[in-house]
Amino acid sequence: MNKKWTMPKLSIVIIAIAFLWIKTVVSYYASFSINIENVMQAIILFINPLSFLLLIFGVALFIKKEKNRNLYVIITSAVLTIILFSNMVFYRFFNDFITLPVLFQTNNFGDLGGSALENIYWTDALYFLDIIVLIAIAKMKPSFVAFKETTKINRRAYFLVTIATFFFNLGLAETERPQLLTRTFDREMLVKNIGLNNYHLYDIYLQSKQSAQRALADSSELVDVNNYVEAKSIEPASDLHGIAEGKNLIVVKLESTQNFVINNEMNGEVITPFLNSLTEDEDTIYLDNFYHQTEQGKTSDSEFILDNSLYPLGRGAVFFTHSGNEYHTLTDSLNKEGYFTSAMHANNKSFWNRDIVYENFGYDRFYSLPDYTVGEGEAVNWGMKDIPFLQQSVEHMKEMEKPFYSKLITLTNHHPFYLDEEDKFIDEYDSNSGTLNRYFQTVRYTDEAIKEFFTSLKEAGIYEDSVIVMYGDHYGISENHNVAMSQYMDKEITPFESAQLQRVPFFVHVPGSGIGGETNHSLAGQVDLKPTIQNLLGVESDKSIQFGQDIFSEENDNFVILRDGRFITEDLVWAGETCWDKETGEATDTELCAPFIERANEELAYNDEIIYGDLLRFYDPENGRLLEEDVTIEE
Ligand code: GP9
Ligand code: MN
Repeated sequence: MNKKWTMPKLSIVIIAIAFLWIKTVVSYYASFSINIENVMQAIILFINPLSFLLLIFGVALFIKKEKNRNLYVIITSAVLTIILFSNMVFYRFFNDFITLPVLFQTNNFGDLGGSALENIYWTDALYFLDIIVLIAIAKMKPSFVAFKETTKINRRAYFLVTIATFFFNLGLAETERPQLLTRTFDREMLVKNIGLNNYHLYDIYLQSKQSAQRALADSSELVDVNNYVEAKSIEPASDLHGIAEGKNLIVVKLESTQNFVINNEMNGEVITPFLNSLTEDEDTIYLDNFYHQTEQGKTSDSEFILDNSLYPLGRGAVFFTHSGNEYHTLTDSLNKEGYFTSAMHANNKSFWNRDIVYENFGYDRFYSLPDYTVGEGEAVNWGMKDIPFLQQSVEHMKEMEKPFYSKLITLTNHHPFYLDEEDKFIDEYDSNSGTLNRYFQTVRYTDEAIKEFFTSLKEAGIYEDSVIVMYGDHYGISENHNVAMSQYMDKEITPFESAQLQRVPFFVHVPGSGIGGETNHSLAGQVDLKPTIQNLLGVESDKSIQFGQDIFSEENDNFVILRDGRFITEDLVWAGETCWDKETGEATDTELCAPFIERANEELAYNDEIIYGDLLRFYDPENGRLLEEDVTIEE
């Protein structure tokens, strides 16, 4: 009864973990503007520093001497605080987290200049307070702190808790953001879900894997690749060569826009009235057999394909995994022609690692969120609405040196396809899938935005001197909505139909050219964008390694490979490990597809060799020769 209650003694390890934990969570809110949308995200943010801290401080439990253990704890705390602090300062400049490649990109830090000190505040000293407290504890040994050698059993229990914490965190993150790691989303999203230090570990892992593959590659690997590419290189269409020479190039990437909405209705309502009018416009070529070739990198993959005429990767986003490779891009070729080149997208610049990649691809300027004014009611779903985005983009274009190339990325038609009431021009569909039901409305909204965009370009006096290319980046309706899709399409969605649903619209609009008038049924894919655009602009075709062909050339192979190995020929579709007759949509003899299967696999394998080995660094696109060793590949 009268036994005195004594406070259990604390270990310096626990104290250090608690300090850093609190400090990291505070920094998430105070220093990094991490956007929290719901309670679950707040919970994940709160627990995400823990697993790494338990692990790294757990090492101290193996240290037997008190003095050494204290030293380890203090040094570890200091190092982690410096990492946290460096990220904070970096974030104040770049609104982004540090990545390993960025650390070595000294030109990035050049931007900091002498003003670095201005971005360090005196209140930052508070972040180092706990280290002083830890030193004081180690020196003064206060009574509430005790040192005990850790037994084997206790250590085991400790690390079990550590592992459990890690998987608990990862599990919650995966439910909140499926395929978080394989899709290697935005860095902010990674930090938000797995914590700053785990994010750094993951970044180091990605980087070392990439460096190893790169280190093992040599220029001889290019010989086979180049032979293959040479064999499929064709003469571009001469009648269209240079028809848009010297004009501005405006590429609009239509978010999640599939081809099935074009010239189609939903419960009697037209879905894309403006785009439909272009399909019959005499200055517009519209393709209805154009396929997206993206994978997990979604939008960023479609951008990668546009600039390189290479395929993206089967796993992960090449924008993240191979952002530092040598590439010979569409943008480079336009820079050489004297174009002012830019990308425009009203989102965080680091989303999909765009800021880093665009610089590598040669874009002169990236107009991202801070370049736009998102007024009251001008944001919905993922961010700025397409109508004000496109309008303000035209304002930016007015200021550009001519000729310019601008790539614009729309956003409103993005899953989950939400709209404000005033932007709903048609009703929802009536299937069991809310996603599909709303999709028609957001597509209809983007169609309106494009119509207004054309008007703005005309008013700005830019239209006449420009060629406008538009294409859908990837599907908007995944196979999870097959029941609803089959209701809409009024047929069963077989693997054949699913493959056909990978078609996205493609438009080339050249004012006053008379190039169009009726739908063009040529078979093409996104890898064909680069050579096709270069031919229209009359850009001197270099010898850069690419898998695409000019869409309008008579010599075009009419063979489209999707990134997952499915393919489409003039008569056949290979999908779901089945060969389909295109005309009937029925399964047919696999033998018919066999030669194409081999070719598709070969092409994708060569592509991956290029990217994993960073092989283009051995290649001179000007003359098709290997660099370093003076060997002409064509021989
Ligand atoms: C984000 C936008 C959407 O900036 O491009 O990306 P997605 O999810 O379609 O890949
Ligand atoms: Mn997209």
